[in-house]
Amino acid sequence: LSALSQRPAASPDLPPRYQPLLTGNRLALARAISQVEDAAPDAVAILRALYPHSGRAHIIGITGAPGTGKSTLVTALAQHYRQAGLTVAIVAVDPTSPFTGGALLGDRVRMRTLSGDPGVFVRSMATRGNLGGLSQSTGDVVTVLDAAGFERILVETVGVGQAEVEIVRTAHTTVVVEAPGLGDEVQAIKAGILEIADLLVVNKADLPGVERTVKALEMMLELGRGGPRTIRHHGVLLQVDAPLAQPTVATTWSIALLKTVAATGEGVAELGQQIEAHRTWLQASGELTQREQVRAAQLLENILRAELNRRLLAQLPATSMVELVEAVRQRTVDPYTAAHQLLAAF
Ligand SMILES: Nc1nc2c(ncn2[C@@H]2O[C@H](COP(=O)(O)OP(=O)(O)OP(=O)(O)O)[C@@H](O)[C@H]2O)c(=O)[nH]1
Ligand SMILES: [Mg+2]
Repeated sequence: LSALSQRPAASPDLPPRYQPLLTGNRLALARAISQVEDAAPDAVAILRALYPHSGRAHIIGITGAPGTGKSTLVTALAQHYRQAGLTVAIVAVDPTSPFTGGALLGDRVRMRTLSGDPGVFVRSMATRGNLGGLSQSTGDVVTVLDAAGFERILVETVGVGQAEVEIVRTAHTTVVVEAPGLGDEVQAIKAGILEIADLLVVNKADLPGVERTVKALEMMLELGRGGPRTIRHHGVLLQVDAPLAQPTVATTWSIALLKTVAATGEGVAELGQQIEAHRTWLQASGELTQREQVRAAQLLENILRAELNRRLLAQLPATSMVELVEAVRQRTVDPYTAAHQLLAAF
């Protein structure tokens, strides 16, 4: 496997029990991911040791409304990559149906080709509500898989809510999956998919109504063209508000619209090609560097915020905290004044 040769042989700072993940041991990898996902005691040591080995994978976000066929598409795409000799990790975030019990098991032919293949690793995450946030732990899990040498990482998320947008910002290429029917064209506009989509896929192209959906999306793309794409980042460490320069071939990316039948694999090779084209464009245009800057700033800010918060709360005098909470409840003090009183000691 090409990924195996890419893997670092050892990482001195990685706790010994996780070392085998660097040489393809799946149990060690699964354990490391569990630690990271649960923010367990070994998580920081693992991420510290592995971060320098990450940064080689191409990370692909696959998002869209429930039931549009994302898992089926991810499975087909993984198979496509395997045929091309690339290793693949799949992360399904908050799957509404268990990934391995749903589409994957339902499709026995594909399943046979993926299961038992050391070049494929599948992981489901049900993390919503965890401390540290969905996007944080997903990003950390992706870092572990990246360091473990997987060349393509597919992250499936449901919907296009704020949490998904956060995850998508950590991806290199974002694929938004639509399907015919359900008035999804209106839904798509509402959710502002143009902001996050690099590629738009109309899956279930074998179903009636597909042309109507394609037309609606084409119209939306036409309307959306011309405006510069901006990477938004509202943190304090990095103010990235740099619209891509003049609309030349090299500096802009036109969102591609594709049709697929994930169930049969139709159109999946073309999707794979478009993802590679986007990857090439990212590198050539300098956009990759820009996106990675945003990602680095986000990582750092999240860690800082959590750590500062922890330190601050640990140092606050417990009694005055309790008293102030009570005072705020009784409305004898407003929460702003209370917070300032507590912070006055620092
Ligand atoms: N007709 C048709 N059905 C499809 C196609 N792709 C997927 N399906 C079916 O659509 C249903 C949902 O597929 P999934 O892949 O689980 O969809 P999903 O978007 O991952 O669903 P959630 O993760 O629950 O949001 C399954 O019954 C699939 O077999 C397709 O191209 N054509
Ligand atoms: Mg799914």
